[in-house]
Parts: sequence; C-alpha cells; structure tokens
Amino acid sequence: MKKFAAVTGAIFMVMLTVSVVLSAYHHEGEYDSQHFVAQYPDKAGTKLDHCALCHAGGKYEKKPGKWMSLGSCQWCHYSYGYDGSGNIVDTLNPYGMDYLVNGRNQNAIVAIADKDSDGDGYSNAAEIAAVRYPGNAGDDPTKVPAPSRIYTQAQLEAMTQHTQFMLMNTSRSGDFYVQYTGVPVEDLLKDAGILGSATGITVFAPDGWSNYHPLEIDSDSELYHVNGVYPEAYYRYNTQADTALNTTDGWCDYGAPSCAGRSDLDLIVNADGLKMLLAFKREGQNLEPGVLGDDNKLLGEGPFRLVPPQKAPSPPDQASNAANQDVVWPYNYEWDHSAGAASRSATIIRVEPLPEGTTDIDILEAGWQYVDEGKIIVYGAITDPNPPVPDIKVNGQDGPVTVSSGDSLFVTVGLVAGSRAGQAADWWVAANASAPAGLYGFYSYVYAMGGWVAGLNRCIQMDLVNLSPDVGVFSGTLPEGVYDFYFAVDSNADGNPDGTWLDTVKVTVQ
Ligand SMILES: [Ca+2]
Ligand SMILES: [Ca+2]
Ligand SMILES: [Ca+2]
Ligand SMILES: [Ca+2]
Repeated sequence: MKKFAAVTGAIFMVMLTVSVVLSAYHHEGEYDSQHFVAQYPDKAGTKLDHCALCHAGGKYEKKPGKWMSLGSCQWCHYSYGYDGSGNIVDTLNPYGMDYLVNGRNQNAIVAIADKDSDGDGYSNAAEIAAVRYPGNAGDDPTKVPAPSRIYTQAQLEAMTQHTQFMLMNTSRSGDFYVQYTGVPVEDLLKDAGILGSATGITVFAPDGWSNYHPLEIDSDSELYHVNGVYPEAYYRYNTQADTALNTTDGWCDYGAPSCAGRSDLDLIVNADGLKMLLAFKREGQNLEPGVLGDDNKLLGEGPFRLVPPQKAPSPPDQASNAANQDVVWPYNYEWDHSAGAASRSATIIRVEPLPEGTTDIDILEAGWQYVDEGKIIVYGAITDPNPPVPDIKVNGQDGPVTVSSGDSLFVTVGLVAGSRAGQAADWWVAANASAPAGLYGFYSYVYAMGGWVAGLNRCIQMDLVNLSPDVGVFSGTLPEGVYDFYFAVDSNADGNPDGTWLDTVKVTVQ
C-alpha cells in the first residue's frame, strides 16, 4: 500500500503533520469513524467508512475555466492545508455538520439517524442501510452504481498496441521527447462499450487530480480530444535546450533511446499517427508506478499514464519559472503544453455523462490500490453488462406471431430487473394497432384500471423488480390486422415514455 493510500475516515482530521501511517486505514489519532463503525459495525470497510461520510469533496479553478475536482481527502488537504490555516468546518458536508453539532460522539450518530441531513428525502439511517452517502444529496438509495469495467495491464497488453514518439511539453517541469506504448483511449472506450450518449471523459489520478477530455476535437486549445489523430510534428533539437549539454539553463531531455539518430527539423513519423494514448510503457519499459511524496506531490507516472499529444506542435520551450528566458525557445504561454493535461498514474476513467439513475461508483478515493495492482477502471456511459431485460410474449412466443381471426391471443410480460433492481421506474405495456376494423394507434394496459385504454398511458410507476413467472396482460381475440405489442421500462419515473429497455412482438391476425 502506498503512502497516503489510507487517508480516510475522519472528521477534524489532524493535518498539521501528515499523520498517515502505512498500514492504518484511518488517520492516525482519528476516532470519529470509530464512532460510526461502533454504531454501524456492518458498514466497516464500505464507502461510508471514509472521510467522505462527513467531508465534502470539491473543486477549484486551477486557471480560468479549468476546474480541478478533488475527492474529500484531497479537498481537505487543499482547502484546510497542512498548516491548518483553513477552517476545517468548511469541508464538512451536512451529515458531518449534524454529527458535529450533536456532540461528535457515538450518541451523535444515534441522535441524527432519523434526520435527512442532505435533504434528498431519505433519512440518514435509510441511506446508511443502503450504503449511500447521508451527506450527499446526489447519492440516494434509488441510484445504482454506473456500469464499470476494470482492466488489468495484461488485458490492455492483449489489445492492439500503439507506439508513438512525441514531445512532452510542460509549462515548468521540464520537457522531454519520449516513446510511449499503450492503447489508444478511443480503442479502450470502444472495448468498454462506450454509449452513443457519451460526450467526454474525466480521468482521475489517486491523488485526486483530474482532467476532462471531450471525445471530439474542441476549439478550446487546452481541451485535448479522445477520438482521432493529432497533427504531425517536427523533431526540434537545440544544444541550448539540451539538458545534457546545458546543465544550467537547459530545459529539454533528449536522453531517451528513441531520440537517437534524429536531427533538428526531422519529421516525426508515427505509424497510425499521434493519438491520445493510455500508455503503460516508456521506451519499451513498464512505467514507474506512482507514489505520493512527503510534499503531497505525485512521483512516478505509472502504471498507466494518459498522454495527449500537442494539438499545435511546437518546439520545447523554456520553463516558465526559469530565470534565463534569453534563449532560443523562451517560455511561450501561447504554445501547447499538453503534458500538463497528461494524467499520471491514471486509475479511473469516468465516461460522461453518467446514465440516468446511476451514481458514481465508489473508487474516487481508493485509487492507490489500483496503482499497486496495475488496474484501471472505466465507468459511466458504457454498456451495462446486466441491464433490465423486459420480455413480452404472445401465445408463448417471442417472434412474429400469425393467427387466424377468432384465435385466442395471450399476451404476457416478464422482467429481469438486473442492475436496476429496486429503482423507481415507469412501466409501459402497449400495442400499436393497424386493423381494417378501425382499430388504429396506441392502446395501453393500465394496471390501476385493470384493462386497456386508448392512447399511450403508463401501466404503473413502480420499482423495477423481477417479474417471474410472466404476468398476463391480454387474453382474447382481436379483429384482423397487425398489432405491435410493447413492454418497456424506463430509467426514470417521470411519467413520460422513454422506453429505455424495451421488447416487442408483432402479431398478425388474418
Ligand atoms: Ca438523506
Ligand atoms: Ca444522500
Ligand atoms: Ca516547455
Ligand atoms: Ca419515463
């Protein structure tokens, strides 16, 4: 376990020093989570047994228009500071605040159980029972974790590899040319079953840093796109820039083996072009896994680093904080410093936006384990491996059914609730008729009325449950014509027909 891996579980965390021990799960000397676990022993080790129970995460504007999202641990460290100069109360969420004002002990946990601290309509006790945050209104017992897929390095290595030689141009950390090998992020997302509704990704490192990338090219020069290729670039070499030759003022490391034999203004040729890459090898070697240093700075870049190439190729420029800017390529704010958007030790890729009715899976602050285990998780707008499956049958058949006029029809519906079990939903049982006898348009089975009515009407609003054995919704004869029967359930309970998950049978009566 990496240092800082287990910064968890505290209210009023003691952070005048970084009081984290390697093997401890909670802050050293921290006792608030013990009160919680004493009251709710079965919640030990869950996402509630954590800082985030009482402390909010947050985001801040790193530079104009560029926001950094931090988990609760990092948010406390950011807003409260290691020197304790901030006000720790400002980091409390509503549940943490109620805990504080009720005495900050186990009795306080009991006293606030029936409250709805975050005002989302569910009591703290109900949320805790469901392992949902009682201090976060965006999380409640109706939300289900978004679909997710975990990849190991071995799985990534089994995918089609991409190798590219590129400039990593930073604003102030020093520049370097490097050859990275990995999987194009576009390919990874396809493998994960990215949905057509997806618009971008947010990549998280376990120290809480995150970077957003749109799927398609964006006019914002600091937004690096996932799909497609980036422009070709020329190799730019200058002895003044070369840190090996200019040890005082140099700013670019040309020491990588992949630099050998290249000269200034050589076109850099990469088979299949430059891509946004989830890299796991540098110069053919596995990336050095990330660790958090004493100064709270991430060291190392592996096991996975997300590397966006430059959108606007440039030479390496001098560091912005270097004293000597009277050089061949002085720091230029306008140049493309894409290395600043390269997420080191990336462990989480959230595909935006989250599907309706889902919530963040609980790994935002558990990333160090993934660094140790060489894993990355992709979640959000990707295929649900276990979606609700509605099933409608006519006379026991799924496929097109043809019967003679006067023959009886039995329509039944069944449902496997899958990942959405227990979630409130609109249910729809309908038929679209085109019959010579004058039956045209939609008819619906409305549960409360125990029968069919004209128009498209909701059958019932009810939590998704397994419906087995199948339930009969129609029995009788129909005039000659064609009837499309539908059974659908929605990812919401708003009364509007969405048909998120749908099954249909075509019936011909002749
Ligand atoms: Ca609540
Ligand atoms: Ca809540
Ligand atoms: Ca630079
Ligand atoms: Ca709906």
